Amino acid sequence: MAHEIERADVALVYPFFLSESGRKRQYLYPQLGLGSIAAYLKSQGITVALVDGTFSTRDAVVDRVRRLRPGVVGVYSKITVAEPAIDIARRLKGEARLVVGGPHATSTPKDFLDDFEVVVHGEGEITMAELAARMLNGKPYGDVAGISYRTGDAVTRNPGRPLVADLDSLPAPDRGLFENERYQSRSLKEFGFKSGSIITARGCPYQCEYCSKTVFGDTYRTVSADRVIEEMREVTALGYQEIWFADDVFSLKRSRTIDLCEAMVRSGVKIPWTCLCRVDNVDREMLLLMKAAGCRGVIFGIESLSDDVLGLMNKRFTAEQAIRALEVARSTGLEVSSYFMVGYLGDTRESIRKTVNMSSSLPFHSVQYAIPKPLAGTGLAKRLESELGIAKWRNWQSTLTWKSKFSQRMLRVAITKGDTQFRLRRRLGSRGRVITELYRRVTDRLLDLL
Ligand code: B12
Ligand code: SF4
Repeated sequence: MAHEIERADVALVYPFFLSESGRKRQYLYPQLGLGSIAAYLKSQGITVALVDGTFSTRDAVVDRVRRLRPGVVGVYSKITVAEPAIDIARRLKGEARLVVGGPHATSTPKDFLDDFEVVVHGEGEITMAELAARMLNGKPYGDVAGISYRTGDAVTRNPGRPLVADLDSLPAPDRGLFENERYQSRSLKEFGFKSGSIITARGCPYQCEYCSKTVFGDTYRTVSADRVIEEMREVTALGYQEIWFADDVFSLKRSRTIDLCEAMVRSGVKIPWTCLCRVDNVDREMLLLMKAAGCRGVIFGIESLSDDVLGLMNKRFTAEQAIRALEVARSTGLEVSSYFMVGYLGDTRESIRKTVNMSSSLPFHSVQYAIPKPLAGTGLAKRLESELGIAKWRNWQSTLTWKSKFSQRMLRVAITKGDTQFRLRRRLGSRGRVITELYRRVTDRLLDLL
């Protein structure tokens, strides 16, 4: 059980509810951004409770917050939890000062300022500590950097706060505030092992068109190797059996990847891990060292196997490079997985078919297909507006929120087709070639009809 306190100055809320989520199988991890803010607030002498909705309900979360009688409530937002974030704020209105942060509120602050008093932009630890201290002491906060707030009809956006230069100066996320046992038993049940997560870097200098980078921006900052190893030990001690390094691109800087992996080997810390890599910054030597340091598998965000679509996405690599990276990584014995999108703005029936058919026939350990989301502030959202003249998405929760030339049904079929072909190939191998081929042809035809 997470350590429960009776009263808190600040309650931090993660408004994600597994019971409301449409997806059957999904990885669940403690929200480390809130864990990090909690640790920082504590270091500043502020008492904090973390109210995680994941295994709970909206009513229970609101009740728990009320019982804590906090002066300030801080709520996380990303696109998929914007609606519950706002709903919780409406229910708590007048009972505490309401603050929201996270990637979605950072990109569309005005959408939150009817229900929240303040939006915290970007990296939240220091801003939230300053803001909460002012609010708890009844002092004005108009000069706090990195916030937006409403005065009457006007919205004031203060100058941004510089990013934290030395990530080691922040305490590690407070993992003791999460219900680790529930995360573990769920992960064990769904995936066969208890997977925990660590963030070892913030920011990414690439400019993929669909990616929302409003929180950490383009600069790449890393946590020291010693600190990563300390967190690996902590996660292991909490009972997790595997670690997912949830960095945007773990292998972004070769020299730091090598230093970190060498430090892991030296430390003797022994826990398998996985991470995200780009296909254009891995090589055999580095991957072998990663494997020696405990890496079980790498995940690429290849997204499309059509060079035209990769160009539109601004991925800055080709399908050929992606396939070569898959071969190199597999040759080291690592499991290689990848994410793909279907129905990107600029995708054609032909490019969707190509991505789905090729990806499901390549020797990946696993593949995941998704329909792109036009996240506010991204190049994709802007291109959508200029090409299709759509300024407002129908629904934050929905997956494909613009009237693309493909129906939702067609895209769902494309995803099922990829998943099924992949599974048929893995389960039946060459024995099932005829069945797989037959399935491919029938569903190719079906895609044309939908
Ligand atoms: C881990 C992760 C996941 C995990 C979730 C784990 C979890 N519980 O958080 C999984 C794999 C489940 C996941 C799924 C999805 N994710 Co995700 N995920 C991430 C990832 C890679 C890291 C999150 C993290 O821990 N960051 C590190 C911490 C330190 O940062 P942070 O969480 O942003 O918090 C900081 C600030 O935002 C701010 N802050 C946050 N909350 C609050 C609250 C207050 C009050 C304040 C003051 C400040 C504040 O301060 C924090 C500390 O500095 C981010 C990318 C990224 N680089 O952050 C994407 C990201 C958050 N995901 C994203 C998306 C789109 C998704 C999916 C919708 C993808 C999909 N197509 O299915 C799904 C949604 C599923 C769902 N259930 O809701 C987007 C969100 C964009 C947006 N504008 O909303 C991101 C930003 C990726 C991207 N670049 O596009 N994801
Ligand atoms: S998708 Fe990955 S590589 Fe591309 S900009 Fe986003 S974080 Fe960077």
